[in-house]
Amino acid sequence: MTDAALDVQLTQYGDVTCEPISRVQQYVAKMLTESCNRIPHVTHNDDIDIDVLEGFRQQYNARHPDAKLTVLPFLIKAMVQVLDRFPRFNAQLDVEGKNLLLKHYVNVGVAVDTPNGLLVPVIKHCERKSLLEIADELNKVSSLAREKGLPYDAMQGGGITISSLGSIGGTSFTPIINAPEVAILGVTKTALKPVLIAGELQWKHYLPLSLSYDHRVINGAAAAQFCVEMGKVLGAPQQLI
Ligand code: CAO
Repeated sequence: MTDAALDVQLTQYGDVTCEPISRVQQYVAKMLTESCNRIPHVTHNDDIDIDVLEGFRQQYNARHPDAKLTVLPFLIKAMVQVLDRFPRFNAQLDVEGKNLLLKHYVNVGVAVDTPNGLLVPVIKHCERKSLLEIADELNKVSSLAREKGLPYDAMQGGGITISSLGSIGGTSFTPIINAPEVAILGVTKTALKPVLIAGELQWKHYLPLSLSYDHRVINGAAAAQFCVEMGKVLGAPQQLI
């Protein structure tokens, strides 16, 4: 702590500690601020029924304890299919903002919480990888991010990002788009909710999605359809594995 770094206005009210911000976090802060300032963000919230997926996943994990699949690789695999129908979510504007560059490959960034702050490794070519390969890569890259950090290259080339807070909690949030991408899918904790089916009350697992999108490129109807489509694809998880 240096005296110069301490705000005298604060210290007059009591003790204050000065904590340096890591270079990685300073860079992340700059990117987030630019993205917030430059992109007209809108966040669409939806809860999707993942009852079948939860049953399937729990059965799979019971039979393959070494694999221990979370919801995340299923989301990435489902996204590959949904992006095929909604290509504008896997695109970026050119420098002058006059053309939209549509990507014919699916590179998904995944926000990872590490002791050094937020890192976003990119799982490249998800369209060519199986769900189990994606799960394996996700485990390796998130462990590496937490233990040693990541090379710059490992965080480049993303087409869309997923930020999952599902293991922690929450019902929705507003993820900030990882520019120059045009969409980011936030995920919070799966919740059991009662639904009335044929006059009978049933409890189902719902996954909350918070999809932030660049309103210069994507309109609200497309965002709502994107989430509905994610629900449909995840409703048949056996075809993703
Ligand atoms: N609902 C309920 N439980 C969930 C869940 C959800 N949506 N998503 C994951 N879980 C559970 C998992 O099933 C797992 O349960 P068990 O311990 O019983 O097996 C547990 O939570 C831990 O999951 P995980 O975090 O290890 O794995 P993941 O694949 O879900 O996520 C990763 C991996 C790297 C994305 C995550 O660890 C992480 O770092 N998340 C934080 C990302 C973040 O900070 N985003 C905010 C960015 S903006 O500041």
